[in-house]
Parts: sequence; structure tokens; C-alpha cells
Amino acid sequence: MKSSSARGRAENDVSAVATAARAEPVSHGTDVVIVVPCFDEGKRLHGEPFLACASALPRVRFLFVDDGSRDDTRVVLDALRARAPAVVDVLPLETNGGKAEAVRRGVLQALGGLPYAVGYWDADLATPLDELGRFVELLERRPEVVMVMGSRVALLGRDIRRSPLRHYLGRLFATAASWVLGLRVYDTQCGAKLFRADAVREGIFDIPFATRWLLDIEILQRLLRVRGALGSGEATAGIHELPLEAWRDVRGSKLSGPQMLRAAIDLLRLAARPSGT
Ligand SMILES: Nc1nc2c(ncn2[C@@H]2O[C@H](COP(=O)(O)OP(=O)(O)O)[C@@H](O)[C@H]2O)c(=O)[nH]1
Ligand SMILES: [Mg+2]
Repeated sequence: MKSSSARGRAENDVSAVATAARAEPVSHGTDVVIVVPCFDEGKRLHGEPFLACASALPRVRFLFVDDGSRDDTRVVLDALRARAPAVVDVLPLETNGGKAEAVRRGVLQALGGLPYAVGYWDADLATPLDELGRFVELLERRPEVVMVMGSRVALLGRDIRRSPLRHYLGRLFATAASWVLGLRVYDTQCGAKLFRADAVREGIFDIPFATRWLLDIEILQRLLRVRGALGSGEATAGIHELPLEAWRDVRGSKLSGPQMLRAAIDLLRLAARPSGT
């Protein structure tokens, strides 16, 4: 049996190690892993832009999550991985669980590889991958930034092509989302986001999201909570919106009228539990 002083020393040692482990950032990697959720994307998914992006930005890898697709998405993805196994990986999920869960599962797998940054990007490339370099550069230049969000602002000189109906519905939604979050955010729903891996290792992706389409808002809620900035008004908590140079509506969206209604109801549900838990 250990003496109480020996036990005390051992406990101190353990807690010193635990403190050191907490203080030391876990991620030492340089990889940037982009999760691409795919549901029935066999027709819309084209490999070339992904491979071109990975050659232009050698740190970038793609993790495609096939979310129980009913078409030939899996075949298309397997062929892409066979062409470039060093930069393409595939996470097959047997049953369709929705974009939020597919992204979450992909991000958790990506974090296991200790990357520098992890993000998600819609498979239809409505946000062109040419934009990704600016996302990574921003994380590197601004150490206080932990999340970069693509933002579709139709400024002069940009090429943001959004149908008027979707634009105005989007503005309405963004205004409601800002109110729910207590954060002046312009565009929560753009499908291009990048995170500093250390900042999202805990508390953001560990637990399934409560809604099917509002993962972006739930992530913001969780990030604000983890960073102690929930309800603090003007605090941006290291969240940065990056106005895109280009964005276009791509045909074949799976977000239908009933699903938009569902999203609006879900937003009210999130408003009812603003702590994001
Ligand atoms: N995993 C998963 N992804 C989905 C689902 N529905 C859509 N997605 C993906 O989410 C992204 C955006 O979908 P999209 O239909 O373009 O929606 P929108 O452009 O936001 O209206 C794409 O990468 C889709 O493959 C789904 O049920 N499961
Ligand atoms: Mg789309």
C-alpha cells in the first residue's frame, strides 16, 4: 500500500501530466481536411476540381462522406479515391442520416488524423474550391480566428449568382438566425466553412446535432458556448465571415419547400434553447 505522501505525489504527477496535456495543443499537423457530405450526388459530383485544388494546395485532403446514397455516388467516389488515394478518402455510411450527421461523422474522423484545420464544403461546389486558399490563409494570418465562414455578399466586382427568391428567403432566415444567436452574422447557411482543428476538438462535433439542416447555426451556438461568448452581444469569439469572390446556385438542390418549412420550425426550437445544449 502506498503511503499518503507517495499517493499525494503520484496524484500530483497525474494531475501535472493532465494539466500539461490540456495546455499543449494537440494538433501539430499541417493538413487541411475538407469533409464533403454527399447524398445522391452521382450526377453532380465531378472529381477534377477537387484534384486540381489538392495539387494547387498540397496540404489539402478531401474526405467524402457517402450518406447512404441510393444512386451510384459510392461508385463515383471509389473511382475518385482510386485515382488519388493520397488526397481523397471516403467514409461510407450505410443509412441516410442527413447533412448535419454526415458532416459531424466526417469531421470526427478527420480530427483523428490531427490536422491543422478541418472544414466542410458542399459537393455541388456552389462555392468554388478556388476560394479555399483564402480560407486557409486567413486562419494562418489571424491566430485569434478559429472559424472561417463563406459569406455570399453581392458586392460590386464579385460574382455572386443567387436566385432572387433564394436570396430574399436567405436574408429573412439570416436575420432570424442572428436573433437566435445574438450575433450579427450575415450568412449562416453558405456550405463552405473551415475551423482551426484545436478549437473544435471538444464540445462542437462530439454530440449529434438536434436538427437536420441547421448544423451551421448549432455549430455557432456551441462555439459561442464553449468560448464563453454566448449572449455577449458584440463578441465574435474568433468567428470570421469571409465575403466570397464567387458563388452560384447549382441545380439539383435537395432543400425542398417542406424542408425549408422544417428548417424554420427547427430555428424556433433552437431559439427555445439558446444555450446550444
Ligand atoms: N449527407 C447528406 N448530405 C446531404 C443530404 N442532403 C443534401 N446533402 C448534401 O448537402 C450539400 C448541400 O446540399 P444541396 O442539395 O446542394 O442544398 P442547398 O444548395 O443548400 O440547397 C451537398 O453536398 C449534398 O450532397 C443528406 O440527406 N445527407
Ligand atoms: Mg447546393
